Amino acid sequence: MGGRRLARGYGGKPVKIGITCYPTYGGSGAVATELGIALAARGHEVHFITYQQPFRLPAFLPRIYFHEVEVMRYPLFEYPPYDLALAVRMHEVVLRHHLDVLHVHYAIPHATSAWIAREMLRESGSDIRVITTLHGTDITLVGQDPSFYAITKFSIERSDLLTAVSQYLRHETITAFGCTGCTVEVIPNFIDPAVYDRARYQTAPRPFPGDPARPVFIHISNFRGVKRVKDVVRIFARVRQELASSLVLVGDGPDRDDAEREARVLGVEQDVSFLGKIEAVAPLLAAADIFLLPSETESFGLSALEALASGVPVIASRVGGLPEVVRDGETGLLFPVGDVEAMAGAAVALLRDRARWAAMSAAGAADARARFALDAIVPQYEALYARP
Ligand code: GMT
Repeated sequence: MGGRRLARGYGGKPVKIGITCYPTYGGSGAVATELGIALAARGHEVHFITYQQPFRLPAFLPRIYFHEVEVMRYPLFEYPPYDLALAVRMHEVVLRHHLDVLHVHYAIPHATSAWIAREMLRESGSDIRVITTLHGTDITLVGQDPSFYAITKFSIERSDLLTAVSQYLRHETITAFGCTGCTVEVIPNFIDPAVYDRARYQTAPRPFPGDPARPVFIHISNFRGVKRVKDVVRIFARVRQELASSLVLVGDGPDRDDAEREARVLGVEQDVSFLGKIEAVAPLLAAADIFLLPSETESFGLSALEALASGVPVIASRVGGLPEVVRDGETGLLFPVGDVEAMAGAAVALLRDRARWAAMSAAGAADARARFALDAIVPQYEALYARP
């Protein structure tokens, strides 16, 4: 993450913030970590309370601390109670470091653990404000499962403040959970324009093997079912029938084997590279031509935003919050879920019309900077922390 700009500074009183997120590969962990880094750069003190060092967090940065949550293993525990260990660690860190706010990302179980920690603090005469940022499947999928619904509703309603990363997710939250007595504020995800900058990497060696004249398709995800990674391969295989090109897939997850098999079945494996988990994706995006995100559902699509900021037109499903991120026809092209033919046809047409591709690339980079720049979004979180 080199080249991160130093913060403009924060006018108000610095805040001590505890951040809990899923630290492994995934959009909510990426957003939470980038937010923590940006907040620390603006003078706040940030304490990550997670089971592992967040994947986007460099080894050391001033005013950033990492508190590992350790869960005791015991033969009786078929399911070690991580939620409780997290609550205990939150309680301890709040007391020891005099935190002002616990900001949890992804409702389950983080908002529940924060509620428990706050109840424990109140017993001993202390208190803490709990802010929950909803990211996606915590509301649209997992949280609505009967085994989690009641606790998800309870935990989000007990949060002092709630944010969602898109208007779509806000609407889904209210529709699915009612959200009695609470308001859900929309604070979209953000990019650092200095990092996701196509021009910055143009003199760097090309990160992909093969013929540099060939267009490169890229997909980045955690390879879960909702991402429809097999569709990514199918779209590419269809494009390959008309256009010499390559496909690069970044990330890992449950559907990777299926996607690799699909590439072999469709006879395109020689043009498809599975790179696995890569922390710094900006140099890869800067060398790509089209980003594919044919998801089943997507509350925001952070990877699509990072692609747009890097001047990569996005071809994606018209679902969830994606239309709030990708301007259909201007910065990318949106299609019904599963419409592999239409997505492939649009990709071929766009790559054959280089003037249109260049206009879309420039429009994406400009729009990402105009609407989702770190300097505009992070103060919205600061305003929440400063609220009485
Ligand atoms: O909800 C998930 O599947 C996981 C979550 C994550 O941790 O990666 O992704 C969600 O949060 C991201 C960051 O806000 C959004 O960009 C993704 O669109 C969203 N995923 C889904 O809605 C499927």
